[in-house]
Amino acid sequence: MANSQYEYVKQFEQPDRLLPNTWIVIRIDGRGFTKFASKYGFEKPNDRRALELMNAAARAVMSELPDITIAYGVSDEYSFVFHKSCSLFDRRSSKLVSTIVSTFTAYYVHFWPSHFPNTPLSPPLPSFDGRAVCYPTVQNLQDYMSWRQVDCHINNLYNTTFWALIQQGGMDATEAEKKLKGTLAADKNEILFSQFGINYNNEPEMYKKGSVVFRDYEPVDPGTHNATAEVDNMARPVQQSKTQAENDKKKRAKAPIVVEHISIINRDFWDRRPWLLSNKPGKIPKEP
Ligand SMILES: Nc1nc2c(ncn2[C@@H]2O[C@H](COP(=O)(O)OP(=O)(O)O)[C@@H](O)[C@H]2O)c(=O)[nH]1
Ligand SMILES: [Mg+2]
Repeated sequence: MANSQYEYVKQFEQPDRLLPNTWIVIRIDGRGFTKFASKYGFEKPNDRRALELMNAAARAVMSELPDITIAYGVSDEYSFVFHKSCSLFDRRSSKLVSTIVSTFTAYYVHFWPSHFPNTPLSPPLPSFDGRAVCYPTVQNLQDYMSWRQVDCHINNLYNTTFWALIQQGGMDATEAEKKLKGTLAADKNEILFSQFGINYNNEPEMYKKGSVVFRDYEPVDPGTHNATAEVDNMARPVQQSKTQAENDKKKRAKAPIVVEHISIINRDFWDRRPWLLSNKPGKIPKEP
């Protein structure tokens, strides 16, 4: 490339690399979704169509980016986890975040009509912000995921009770807020059950647990591996031959990407799916 008097401007580009050998979590969040939800008449407290649209966009992101090992979504947010051995884009924060945000947003808009067939989008269009955080150990990563899922539970129990008091109990927002102030989980369960005949346990799993997206291989017996220790002890990405890398890529592309509403706080979830931590593709499940 020829030098020009303008070339010095390149020196203004500053490095924004994420720490090597760490799990990268990119969390995106809908911008101004309180307003957006009311504009499109999202049901309160949970709109199944809106949540399934988020899940469809997240699945599409995962199928385009095989370095993502797992994703977790609740409300207007989604967390995408890049495996610690990923060297994608040399781990540049702005590149990773912008790729996830733009791919997710594009699919959100693309899939909108199939989830809201009678309500075309109009400006202001949906948009998302995003941030990147590095987690050094498997425990840190699992605690991050647990934090989001516990948040989902706390918010959903609150919102379910809050909206029952309003929609079925005839209260206004101020009265409902006052009624719930200082209450514990048990109190909210009791209000739901005694006043409205709602057993919180019977609420849809997607609302209670959020959505977990991952590649599905055949589950293994817990205790047959120690993926956590192996991956925590890894000092640098495993050097793979070209053929090996291509084989893994093919297997990943073949694996179905599933959306489930289950506990990721429970260790069993990770123990039965060692590929989530090891990044080694498992066995492709047989056709049912
Ligand atoms: N009615 C409804 N609103 C939702 C649903 N999912 C997300 N939202 C809205 O999205 C907001 C997400 O919170 P937050 O990101 O803090 O608010 P934001 O800054 O307005 O995007 C919630 O407060 C809700 O108003 C849903 O399923 N139904
Ligand atoms: Mg938001």
